[in-house]
Amino acid sequence: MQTKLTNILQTQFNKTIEDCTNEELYTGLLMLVKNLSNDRKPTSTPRKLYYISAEFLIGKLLSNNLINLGIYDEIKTLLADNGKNLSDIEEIELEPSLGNGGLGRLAACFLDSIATLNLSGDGVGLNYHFGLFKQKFENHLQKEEKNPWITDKSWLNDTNIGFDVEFNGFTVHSKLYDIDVLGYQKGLNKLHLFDIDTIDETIVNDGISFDPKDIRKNLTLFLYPDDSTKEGQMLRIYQQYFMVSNATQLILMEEKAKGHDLHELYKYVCIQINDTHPSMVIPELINRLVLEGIDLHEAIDIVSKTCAYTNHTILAEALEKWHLEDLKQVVPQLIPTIQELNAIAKSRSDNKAVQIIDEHNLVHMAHMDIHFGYSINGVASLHTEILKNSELKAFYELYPEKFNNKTNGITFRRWLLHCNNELSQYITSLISDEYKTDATKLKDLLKFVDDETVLNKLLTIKQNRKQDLCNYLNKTMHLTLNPNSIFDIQIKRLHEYKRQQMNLLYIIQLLQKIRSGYVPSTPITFIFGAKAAPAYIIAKDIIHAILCLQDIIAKDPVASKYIQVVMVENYNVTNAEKLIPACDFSEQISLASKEASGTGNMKFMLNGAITIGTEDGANVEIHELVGDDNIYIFGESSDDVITHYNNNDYDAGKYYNNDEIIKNAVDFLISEEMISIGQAENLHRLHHELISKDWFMSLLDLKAYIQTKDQAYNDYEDRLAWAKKSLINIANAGYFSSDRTIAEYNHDIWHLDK
Ligand code: GPK
Repeated sequence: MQTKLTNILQTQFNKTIEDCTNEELYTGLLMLVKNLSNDRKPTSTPRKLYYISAEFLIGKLLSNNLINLGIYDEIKTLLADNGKNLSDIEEIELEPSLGNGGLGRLAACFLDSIATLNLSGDGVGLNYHFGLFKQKFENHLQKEEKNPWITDKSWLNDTNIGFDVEFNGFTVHSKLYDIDVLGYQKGLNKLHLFDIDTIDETIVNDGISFDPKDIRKNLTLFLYPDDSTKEGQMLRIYQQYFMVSNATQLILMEEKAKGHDLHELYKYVCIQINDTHPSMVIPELINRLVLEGIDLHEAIDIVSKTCAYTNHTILAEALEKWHLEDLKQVVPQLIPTIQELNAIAKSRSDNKAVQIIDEHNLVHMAHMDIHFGYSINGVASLHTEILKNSELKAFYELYPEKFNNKTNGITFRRWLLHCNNELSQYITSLISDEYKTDATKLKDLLKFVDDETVLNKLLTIKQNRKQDLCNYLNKTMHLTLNPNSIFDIQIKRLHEYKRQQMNLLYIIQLLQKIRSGYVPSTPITFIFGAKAAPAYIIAKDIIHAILCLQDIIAKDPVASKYIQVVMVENYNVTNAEKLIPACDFSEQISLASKEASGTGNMKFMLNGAITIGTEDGANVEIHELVGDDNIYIFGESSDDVITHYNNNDYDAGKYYNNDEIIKNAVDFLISEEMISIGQAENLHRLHHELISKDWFMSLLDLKAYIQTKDQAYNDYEDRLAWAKKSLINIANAGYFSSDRTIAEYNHDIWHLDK
């Protein structure tokens, strides 16, 4: 490797490693990785998967590619020998934030595992010029800024491939960029990102606002964080059609090149529809098969055997329904096909709950996927049960054989080997490195549960990561944290159902307790990281309240000795990689039934954090694996919550009025102290929301949450007992490897290797 790298640097810059700047070294390493991928054998299986997704939250790629090529340690040492630091070089790379959160990050983990299992499967998505907005805090408020990531030295490879995509009245010509996806030790696939070259980055005004009407200039300008306006919604339809039309044309081009008979497309191709964003691939593929001379009904049958759909939420806002009229305005060519699909669906069932086009002329994209796909899966066992028994009950009755569960997973290459190299090496020293390719082997760690040397070493490693995080936050955000405090972390998108506001209320009541004389045994640092959708008012109010509280506590001479609140700016994959390994307490406190799975919960567990959570999403499975003693579970069950919704009997005001602690905590939001620092309007709005609507029931579980957390902090004092819980969590995390998830997708749905 040394010769290869030095040769590249010599030809490019006429310099040695020692003389190069970090920018030059980054360029050199990028070229080295690209050369090595060219030498790798691409995957080849009898069938090929196309994973279509509006989001691929891939994060920085340099280190992960080095790991997957097996040269990470070598390069790190080589650089160090020449006075260079790989992590400084990593900082040169800009993060491609091509996703909002879990769904996008899952797609990225999946690509890693598909390649690692040596399965032929490419990702297909869009080459957004600006990723999810960059978050800034100003006056305790979130500000959004554009988030560029494309430079001339990037992982994108220009392919010279492009297709015509027809919209109502005009055609655009696409341009395909590919990113190599390297599996661990073997496997090479592609992530295909489509773009057009008429995009005009200069039309962005301040922040992230722009004129959404000129489609040619803005089609792939932004990852849409939100579509609160009509024009925003229309642009989303344009983006989605652009994505699936390109995907369809790419698939047909590749299939024809392989000489496959399109009548048997389903024998060679499988399309995974990641949430409803790519659902228009169904009518688009039907149309294009018809253009190839295939009869409409045969085309529908072929597509039905080719497409599979993953559902990621039961929240109505994410189950897309487009107005037929709006679709007609953008892609009139799909309308007759959608109407035909609607007619077929009607002929299969007259139940209104399963129709594609409803009485308001709304097209239910998920319904189309379920009728005309051969598989529908949820992303954790509880979530799939809820789909079958309530949300999609009528569909389950119609097509029981199509429903299946695929509990989410995470790639251990990024979320252990890379982000916590010391822990990973220590595990290797204890149980060999077999767990890197067979994560279930982590169970072997259980033989050390009572080994004090091992437990102490785990505590030391955790302390090292906490110190690393302190240094990182100090350097990048000028924050000073106490490395000897408990690190209690909630990082995820800001949403009321995830209940950051409940965590906030816990901290407020603790502050109030400290002010009346209580002294915690160990100081606690409450860390948040979250972006709120720019148009989601209450979510932004919650951020505002957290930032105000951060200030108030920091200025309180007594309370600041025991507690600190830190809201990390611009939470993204890059800083998740620093936060997760440093965590003692993983906050997974969504309202039961609402978090489909969660994947952060898995990353924390793998790095030895203990979960405090509700019986929701994959928390249920974590609980089953580690047992009652190694997780803190609280709150009402998903059945109870669903019953509250059905009976419409949850009354936040009752909880507020009947409990002093709850009332005092909630009222603190509009106290003199808060208002003098923050914005009265925002704080009053949040206060009012909590006591009058509280749609996601944060007051319902608050008392149980307080009790459980107090117990957990108490348990933390026994360091060895705590380390044991930590070890048990790590040992049982193997199930959550995305290699396992992908093996299941392949076994049950894709059958790529027949
Ligand atoms: C679900 F519907 C959606 C969505 O639009 N975006 C998104 O990130 C998440 N999700 C779920 O909220 C998580 O519970 C889940 O783990 C993740 O998707 C991956 O399945």
